[in-house]
Amino acid sequence: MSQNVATGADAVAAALEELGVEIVFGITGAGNLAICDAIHRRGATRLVFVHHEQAAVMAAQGLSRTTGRLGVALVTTGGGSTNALTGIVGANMDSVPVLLISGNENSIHTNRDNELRIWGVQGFDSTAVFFPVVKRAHRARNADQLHDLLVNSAQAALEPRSGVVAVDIPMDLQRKPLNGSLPASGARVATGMRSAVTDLEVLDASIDALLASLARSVRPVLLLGNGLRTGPDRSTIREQVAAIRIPALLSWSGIDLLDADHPMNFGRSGIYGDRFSNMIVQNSDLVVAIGSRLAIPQMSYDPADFARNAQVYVVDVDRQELEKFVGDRWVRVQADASAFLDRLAVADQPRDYAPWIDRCAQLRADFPRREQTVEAVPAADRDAYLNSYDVVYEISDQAGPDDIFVTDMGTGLLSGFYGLDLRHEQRLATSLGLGEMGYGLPAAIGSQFANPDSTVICLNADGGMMLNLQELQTVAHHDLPIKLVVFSNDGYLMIKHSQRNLFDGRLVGSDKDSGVSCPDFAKLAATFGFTYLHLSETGQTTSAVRALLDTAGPVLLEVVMHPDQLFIPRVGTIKGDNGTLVSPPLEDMIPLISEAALSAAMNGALHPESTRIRSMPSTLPTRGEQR
Ligand SMILES: Cc1ncc(C[n+]2csc(CCOP(=O)(O)OP(=O)(O)O)c2C)c(N)n1
Ligand SMILES: [Mg+2]
Repeated sequence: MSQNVATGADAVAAALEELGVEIVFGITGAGNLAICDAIHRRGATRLVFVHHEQAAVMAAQGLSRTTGRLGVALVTTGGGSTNALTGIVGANMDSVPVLLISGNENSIHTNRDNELRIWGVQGFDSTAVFFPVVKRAHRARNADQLHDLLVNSAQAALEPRSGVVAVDIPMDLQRKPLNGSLPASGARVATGMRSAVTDLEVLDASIDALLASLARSVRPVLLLGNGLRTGPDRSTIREQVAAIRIPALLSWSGIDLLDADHPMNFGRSGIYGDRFSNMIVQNSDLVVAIGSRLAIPQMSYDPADFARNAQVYVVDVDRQELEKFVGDRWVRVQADASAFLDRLAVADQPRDYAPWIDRCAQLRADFPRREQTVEAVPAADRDAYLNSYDVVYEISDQAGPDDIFVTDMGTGLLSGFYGLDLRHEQRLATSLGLGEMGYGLPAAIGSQFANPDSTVICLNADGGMMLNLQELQTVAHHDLPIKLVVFSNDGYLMIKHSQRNLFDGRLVGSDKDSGVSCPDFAKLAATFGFTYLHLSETGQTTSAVRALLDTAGPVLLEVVMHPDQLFIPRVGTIKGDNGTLVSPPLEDMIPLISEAALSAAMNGALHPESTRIRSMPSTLPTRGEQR
């Protein structure tokens, strides 16, 4: 094809340049070849090819989550577009700004423009499929508008509440000569995340109201979430929170906002959070949640029980999120999280909470994070089997100050988000809303491309590795120095636990004997050119982690752990006598501590359910009990 005349595809490539997009992740196909060719010809944007479209979107997410910039994925028509779905649903749920560009059949041949089930080759109405699960989904109609459509779509993806914008571009428009010339490449459009313009009157009034609530409060806590990432960098947030001098808890998606040793960092509350943090939030009389949607893993299933004696301010830029919270004790503030924190940091605090801060520090000292996981492995097995939490603690202790952690689901997620103490520039991220197995490896790839000088450590597990296993070749192709940890536990440990707890221990599709097996990871490592390291002995953890971090190039460390290890502490669902499920309150985590200790931690305000579950015969492990 002659390239003297600029086409729609050139307009797409030019828009990406203008947006400062440096890397596009994708896979070629007839439906996007013209765009690939234009990007390649112009040479300003790097095309990184992966082996599954869902991985392309996950890699784009990895780039975005670790840089705050727009992630871009390019897929073709048909299966290329359907495969992208998992990636975009997850990105949108977690407010990750992603631009998905899909090619399609010629306009007339797709079932957006005709009534046929299928006419053209592979094409379908992807816009209709994506529409309900993204922020915006556009179908291009006019080659001359492509440039503006892409620039505007990128802006929309980045604007609060950030998310996914999908742009579908039929082949005929990609090849069509433009009527005019390409827009002269002007000043670059900013592609970082940005704060929302907040109604200043609302902001001032809500800060005044909060200050009045703070004047009455004796046990306030902040709960900080992902929404704060649109604002200033983390060092500013850290200074602001230090100035506010109220104990702060971090949501899972805001987990690295404060350093581990920040004076106001009091851990992570939630179903799989810190025992002491849950006690802190459940003791508090005023919670100020800023930029957190207060997801169920954060609050547990009963919103009435979350901080049950507190007034709860919820500061969110998304009005619909606020509408979840019904009732007098919720104060809904529609505002940009950073703007709110900014104002709060400069306001005169009505009182000093030193006694409460001391009490929080005491709870943390009484229930230290690392001591809570000892019983994850039965006492009799502790010498013979590794505990994944101990491996994570070791990784945490040895990691560098700007290392990036990406996890998959299962053990990688639960041990990683519990056990990593994060500091300095370190990041920890995964797909929290969708929770899809297979996210870890491609997201680590995107993170490594975006941060070539950082060490990227991917915490994965044997089951999750099998989804997107093909991306090992992307790592090999680019010789990415990713440090991949695979926790081996004979299949799906999380599922085994659910089946033991809820289905009388009948295992179906969760381990080798029940229908699921995993491959030989040493052979796999060899096939894909990874250095293979093996850890199965408790005494070898320090040296194995050292080797993982010191070995150049791609490394796969297989950690053979206890195949029935518990994920504790956690807020468990307990099966009652008549089969009904009982959820203990957030502060009462498995393994249960004694009623006296819990009562002391709660200042005598024991939840009636805590007394009840202690009298129930259940399969629930209590502290010190063997399973
Ligand atoms: C795409 C997808 N399919 C199924 C599930 C359901 N699921 C959640 S955890 C899990 C098992 C995970 O096994 P593995 O990755 O080995 O982690 P483990 O729990 O064994 O540590 C499954 C099947 C899921 N989260 N995502
Ligand atoms: Mg497993």
